[in-house]
Amino acid sequence: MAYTIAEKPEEARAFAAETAKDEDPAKRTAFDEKVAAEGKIEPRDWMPEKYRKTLVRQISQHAHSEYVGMLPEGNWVTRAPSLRRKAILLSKIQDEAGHSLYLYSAAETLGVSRDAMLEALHDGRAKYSSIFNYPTLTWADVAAIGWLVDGAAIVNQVSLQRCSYGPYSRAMVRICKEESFHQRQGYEAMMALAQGTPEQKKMAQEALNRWWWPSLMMFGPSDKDSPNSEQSMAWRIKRDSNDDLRQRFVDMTIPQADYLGLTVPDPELKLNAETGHYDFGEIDWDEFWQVVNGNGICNRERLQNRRDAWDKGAWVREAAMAHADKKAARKLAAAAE
Ligand code: BYC
Repeated sequence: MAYTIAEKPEEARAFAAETAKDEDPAKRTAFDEKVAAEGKIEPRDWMPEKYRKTLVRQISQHAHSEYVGMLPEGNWVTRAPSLRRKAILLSKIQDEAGHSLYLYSAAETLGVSRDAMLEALHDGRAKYSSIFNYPTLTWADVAAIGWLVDGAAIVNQVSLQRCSYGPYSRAMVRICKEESFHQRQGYEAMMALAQGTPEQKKMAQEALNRWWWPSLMMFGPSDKDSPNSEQSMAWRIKRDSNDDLRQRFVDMTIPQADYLGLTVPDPELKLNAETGHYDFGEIDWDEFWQVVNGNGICNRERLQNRRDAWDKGAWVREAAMAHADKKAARKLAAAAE
């Protein structure tokens, strides 16, 4: 959160220097040894300041993604095609709210307040996943989000279960279980459309066309352009590189698209017999950075929505504080009697 993309190259150089002069060498050695031995770093353990900042940045952005991520699907709650679909969608969206709460709590263990994190989101300093700046035009988009977006999220988050920071890694375990249900329900909804009428199949194909490339972008810039990866992987915050996870997602998803009888919108997609992996076309990185930097189709709407929710919820926060104050005053009075 302390960084901006523009500052990044400088940050990356400053990073190594700052880390090297980090406080007590004995503490630093104990920290390094624990990380190397696959131990978990806990909130009260000593940690390099840059490690803490990196975690605050990543975990808070992850929390914001879950929080903003409720909006594209929330748009369809009143229009879900059946009671069953509506019940599933509602419960999925509630899960996303839960994920953001676990993640904000995990970030708070690093000494940052929830108010500060939300303020950074609302004033545009903090990032959230690029994927949530695309619109959900038809019901098939909701199915595609479950299948592809939650599918991509699982690939990324299964890897993060082995993160060296205990509270983040434990939050990931539960989140992955829920994401797994989310991906299944999305695939099942997509299957119903793909095996439905010609119009429904067309809707499914068009949604795949819209969501395929943005889903690949979720994994972040290519490794050579990822300023944070090297240090984050050395500290075992990230366990796999952006490109490796993206490849894993493509390899996993293409057979699923084939089974649905849908075509992934990439003429260069091809199974490479030598590597056993699918080769795929170049991502439109200009689009990616435009979206990350606030210029996607829905960026402004999403942020405005979150700011409005914060403002409309002011009376709830005030009432909760007044109630807590009253309770504390009563307790004090009872103790004085
Ligand atoms: N979108 O050096 P890099 C969900 C930024 S929600 C926006 O590779 P890093 C769901 C990056 O932050 C799941 N920004 O960074 C919810 C960095 O900027 P700063 C969301 C992106 O951190 C509701 C810069 O680009 N998952 O599942 O090493 C409904 C350079 O990148 C993106 C997570 O948040 C992006 N796509 O690696 C349905 C996973 N990519 O901060 C589903 C946790 C990169 O230096 N996060 N940037 O200014 C991660 O695993 C890592 O942070 C990333 C990026 C792989 C995303």
